[in-house]
This record gives sequence, C-alpha cells and structure tokens, in this order.
Amino acid sequence: MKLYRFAYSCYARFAQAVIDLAGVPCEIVEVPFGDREALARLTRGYIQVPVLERDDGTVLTDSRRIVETLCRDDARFAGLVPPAQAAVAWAYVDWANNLFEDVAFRLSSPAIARRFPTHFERALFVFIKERKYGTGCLDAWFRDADAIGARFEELLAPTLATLAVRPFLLGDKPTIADAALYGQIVMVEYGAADRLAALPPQLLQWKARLEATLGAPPYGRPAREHRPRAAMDAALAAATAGSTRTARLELIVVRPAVDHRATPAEAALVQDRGLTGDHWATVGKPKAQVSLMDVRVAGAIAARDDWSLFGDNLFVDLDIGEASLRPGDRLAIGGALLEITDEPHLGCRKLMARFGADALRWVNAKDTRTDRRRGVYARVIESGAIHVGDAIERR
Ligand SMILES: N[C@@H](CCC(=O)N[C@@H](CS)C(=O)NCC(=O)O)C(=O)O
Repeated sequence: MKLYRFAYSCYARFAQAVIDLAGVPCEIVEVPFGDREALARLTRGYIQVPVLERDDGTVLTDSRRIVETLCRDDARFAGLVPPAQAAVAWAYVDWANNLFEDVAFRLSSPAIARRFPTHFERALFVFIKERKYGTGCLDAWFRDADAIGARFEELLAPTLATLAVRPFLLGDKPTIADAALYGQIVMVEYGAADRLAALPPQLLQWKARLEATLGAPPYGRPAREHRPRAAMDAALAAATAGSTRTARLELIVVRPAVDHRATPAEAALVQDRGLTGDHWATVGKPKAQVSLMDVRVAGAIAARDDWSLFGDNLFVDLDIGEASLRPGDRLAIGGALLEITDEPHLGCRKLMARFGADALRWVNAKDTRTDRRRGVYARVIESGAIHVGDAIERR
C-alpha cells in the first residue's frame, strides 16, 4: 500500500503509525504542499492528506476512515483495537484528533509555515489558515505561544499521569490511541520542538518506546535542533582547525525503506548496486549507488544521533571537496572499491524539513558548492564488506 502524506501532518502520521504498528509494508509518498495534482487525480478531487492507496487499487481518504477500514477488514491490524477497549481507544483517538489537535496545531503552525521550501507553499499555508481563522491568526498564535503551550500541557496532563504508570496508553501494548497521540506529538515536534523537550520525561520515554516498535529509528523525524548558519559556520571552522583527517569510515547508514534507517557496524557494498538492504540499491540511479558525506559538515549541521536523517550512506572523515576528489577517482573502503561520479548532490526539501531552512541554504551555498557540503555520489566498482572504522585509501 501507499500512504500519501505531508511530513508535518498529524492525521497522516496517525495513519502511518497504525500501519507501522501492524508491521504492514507501506510506501510513504511525500506530497508537495503546493502541488497536489497527483493526489487530486488519484482521489478524483480530494486534496488533503492522508490518502491511502491499497494494493487492490482502492483509495481511502480521511485518517479515521482509513484506520477504521484497516482495523475492520484486515486481520493484521486486529490487535491495535482490543475489543474490550474499543470504546475507550476510539474515544481517545477522537479526543486527540479534535480537541487536543485544536491546541497542538496552533502551537505548531507558526513554525510549520516558516519551514515550507517555497514562497508559494508558505503563502498557501498562511492563506488557508487565515481564511479559516482570520487575518493575522498565525502571528497571533506565535504571540500567544506561552498561553497556548500552557493549555497544551493542561490537556496532556491526564495522558502523562497514565504514561507514568504503564508503558502505553491502554496497557502493555500500543494501540490506535498511541498512534493518534503520536501524530499530534510529531506535529508539535515539527513546529515547536522546544516545547516538547520541556515536557516531563515520561512523554519522551513513551515516544522512544513507541518508535522502537514502529520500525527502524529515526523514522523520518526532523532533527532535534535546527541550527542557524552562523552556528554551522563556527562548528565547521572549529572542526577544521582542531584536528587532522583520520581518513576513516565513521558511520554506515542503510535505508531499508523510505524514512527508515539502520546504522549497522558492518555492511556489504555490491558491485553496480550499492549497499545491501538499502532501497536505493534497487531503485537508485546508476551514478548514485551510494552517497558519502563529510563528518565535519554533518557535525556542523546536526548532533551525531541525527546524522542518519541526511539519508547518505557513508559518513567519512575525508576531504570530499572537488579539489581533492574528482569524478573517476577511486576509494577503497574495507574490501570494496568505489568510484566517484559526476552526479550532482544538492540539498532538497527533505533536508530542509529535517534540518531547517538555514541548513539547506548553507549546504547549497554557491560560494562553497565545490566543497560538496551535501556530499558526493559514487558507484561500486568492486563488491566487499565494510566496517565502521575502516581506513579509506585512494586507488
Ligand atoms: N479529517 C481529515 C483531516 C485531514 C487534514 O486536515 N489534513 C491536512 C493536513 S494535517 C491537510 O491535508 N491540509 C491541506 C490544506 O490545508 O490545504 C483526516 O483526519 O484525515
């Protein structure tokens, strides 16, 4: 099945979490906020998310209808609404997606508006909100963020009391109620991460527990911190001044599916394909079988725990700028041999969604483009095993 979503959408994330909790494979399709032509064609005119396209071709809209239908028709979802708790589970879902959402979206929307990659998308988001809530509503919500935040905490208090005494909302296992809360929490993380971080620890502990059952972390989330350009400049300058290059492989990131990540200590590179288990090895371009990113740049943008969000495969302590690495140059890592290609690698809307608008501008800046801050693509010339810590040698 395919789930169409916006990354920030609480309703889409609710449906996605339900599907992931059931362990059902699902392709996530990121819908550009400003271009919903494909969505409108698929649904014959519905342009909100989520939309679910099932394997038999049927199309479902509206998160409640999607989740109801899956839990009713498909045995794989049965455990997510235990019959003895069906009433309370659905009541919590409806509370989370209505009353609680009404506060959570006001808290998140001012920053969500700023995170769209195009002026048009930002303007469209503001236009839609102002049409519904009046001119200047986003500015007012930004101004009133403390009061809205206080109401958010008040509404969340009973949930936190429950999570202090049991692992998930209705017991030992996650249900649709946890999925609905997760949708709201991801939206707030997207738009007001600092408010979330300031909440009592049981919420973040629950979130980590739930994410551990959703699939390989970090699960398409935004980075914990969006740094301003000056901070990235300073961090890169400090890293460059302080140490010599180790020419070692520091991190391996495998992407088993869209938004899913694994960071194994060892992996295999396969000739003319890429990293085993990485979905790009089957669908990627021949000149972009694997991507390499400089750890100094990655460290300037984000904490190490967030590096896998870049979507690059090999994090290397190596100068990968054009002056030292030309297309056609070869690098031996572990038992494998790579060849640098001329496929351009630039930051896109996903990078902005995860690391912020400043990070996107910073990696794509024209005056430093030849440094290849975003990374570089390579082909696999010889198959072989690679390990974190392997030396990287030019051949
Ligand atoms: N009742 C619907 C609501 C869906 C909804 O409001 N989706 C928002 C994203 S969170 C959307 O698509 N908005 C499009 C727009 O504002 O133009 C559901 O639960 O799926």
